[in-house]
Amino acid sequence: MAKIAFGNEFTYKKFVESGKEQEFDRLFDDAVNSVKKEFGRKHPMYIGGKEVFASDTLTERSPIDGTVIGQFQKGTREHARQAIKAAQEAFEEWSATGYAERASLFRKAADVFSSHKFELSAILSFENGKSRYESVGEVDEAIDFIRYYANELEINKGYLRKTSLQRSTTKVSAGFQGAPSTREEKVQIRMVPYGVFGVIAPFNFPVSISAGMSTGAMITGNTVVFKPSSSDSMTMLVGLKIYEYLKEAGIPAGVFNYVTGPGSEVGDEFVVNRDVAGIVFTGSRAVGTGMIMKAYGLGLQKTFVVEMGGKNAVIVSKNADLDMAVSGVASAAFGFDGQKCSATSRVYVHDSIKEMFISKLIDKARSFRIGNPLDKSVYMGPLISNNALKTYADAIDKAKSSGRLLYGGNRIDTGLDGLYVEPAIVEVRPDHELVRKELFVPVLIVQGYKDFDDAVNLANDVDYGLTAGLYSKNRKEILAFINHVQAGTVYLNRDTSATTGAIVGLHTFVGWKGSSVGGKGSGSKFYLQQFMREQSISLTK
Ligand code: UN1
Repeated sequence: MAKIAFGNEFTYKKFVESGKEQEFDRLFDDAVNSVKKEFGRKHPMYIGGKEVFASDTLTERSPIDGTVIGQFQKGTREHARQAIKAAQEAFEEWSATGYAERASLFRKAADVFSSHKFELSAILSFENGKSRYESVGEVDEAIDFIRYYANELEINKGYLRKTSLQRSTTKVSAGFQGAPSTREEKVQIRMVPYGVFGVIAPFNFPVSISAGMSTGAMITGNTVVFKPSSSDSMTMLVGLKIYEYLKEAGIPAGVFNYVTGPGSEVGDEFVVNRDVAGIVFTGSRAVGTGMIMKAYGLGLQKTFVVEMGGKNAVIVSKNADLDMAVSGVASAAFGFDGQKCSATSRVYVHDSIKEMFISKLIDKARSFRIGNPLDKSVYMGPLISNNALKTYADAIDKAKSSGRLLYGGNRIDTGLDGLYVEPAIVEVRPDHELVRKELFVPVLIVQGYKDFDDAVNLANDVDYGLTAGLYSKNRKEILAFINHVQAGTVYLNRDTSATTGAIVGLHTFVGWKGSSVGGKGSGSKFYLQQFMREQSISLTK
């Protein structure tokens, strides 16, 4: 089979570079107007290809202004069980489908996503409050994940290897390790899917991470029960679109089931149900480790592919390009209101430039427009939920009482019925609780340092290890950083963002330490292997 080269979608970049920025905006604005017309409808779940309704519904509202997006089903444990059964029934045929056919179905799926990209991006902005740039970038990321994984499956020929041992002229009377045989032994080593995967998606990347995790599971031959984020922070309409697009691409009924409902019912059923072979999850460390402990505590052997957040640090050395560092840190800490696992939450700045850095950072933070993210010029939209607002307010209180609030900290009245806050910059002691806890809101901790090695130690002194950044032109510091930093996704002198914005196929997005369990990243060479188990089949002729 001819190798198809992988290329990133890069929608915004392509429009702008071909002088069509206005066209980009028009397509997004038109999509905003057209998707609005669909809001308020009642949507079913899809189990085994059939519409299923629960006795209760969940009303999803936009965090921007409370607009009702739709009524979705409040699925229960029983619905999760039905979906697991449907996925189990679909498994045999789907897992027996050749890898090339699976890859080609997913390539089609990527094309379907691509043809609806502005519509999907517009819904995404309404659902979680992202700016148009973040939303289109995320939809691109989803398309990239699907195409990249299809490519990997083909490049690796479905991960099948054949080996053999030639016959020997020597015959032994009893076998032992390494014993020669007069017969030829042929061996096939294959990667076999596990069965049914529960996919539990986060609100912050409900298109790309959902599509990436689901594709990872399905393209390798597993079947899926997919639960979009359905409580507190809801993103069920993009979840439904993913279902519809996969169906349009020809993914057979039962291979991908869409079940909405609270994690305590639907997600928990994935954990306790024997017929769920694996769970792929992106979310908080508490939920991720909680699921693993519960499953193993019950004696259930499940595979977990999890990404569990971060407390990402950046070091700004005295040898940094200061303006680049300011801009990279501000984008990474405050883009999408810091609601990314990859967001910068701590920055260690050399004492000699600390005051200058803080003053420039405050200027940059002040320049970010806060408000309706559908407005082209807005950089920071609303927080996703009341819980997020509470986390923000608590962090600000703690910084005020046992540290210093350097900038921000207030809720903003935008005239919209949503939760809008200022970006906040705080300074606290290295042993302060805010230094270790993932917050997922736009609160950035700044601390000074004298010695570079101390800064690296401080950066590492948390349970997480997802992303990290360094701004320095000094070779020694760069080497010390890359040799000692405990993080999976590391950026040096990145102007667009200090720690966010990993690109499929270019970086790997991977957590170390408490940020993951497998140590393998998404959008990279080793992702798909996590959804299969090896089997060696030996045949002596
Ligand atoms: C996340 O927030 O869970 O690198 C993932 C990034 C994105 C992925 C973030 N590509 O910021």
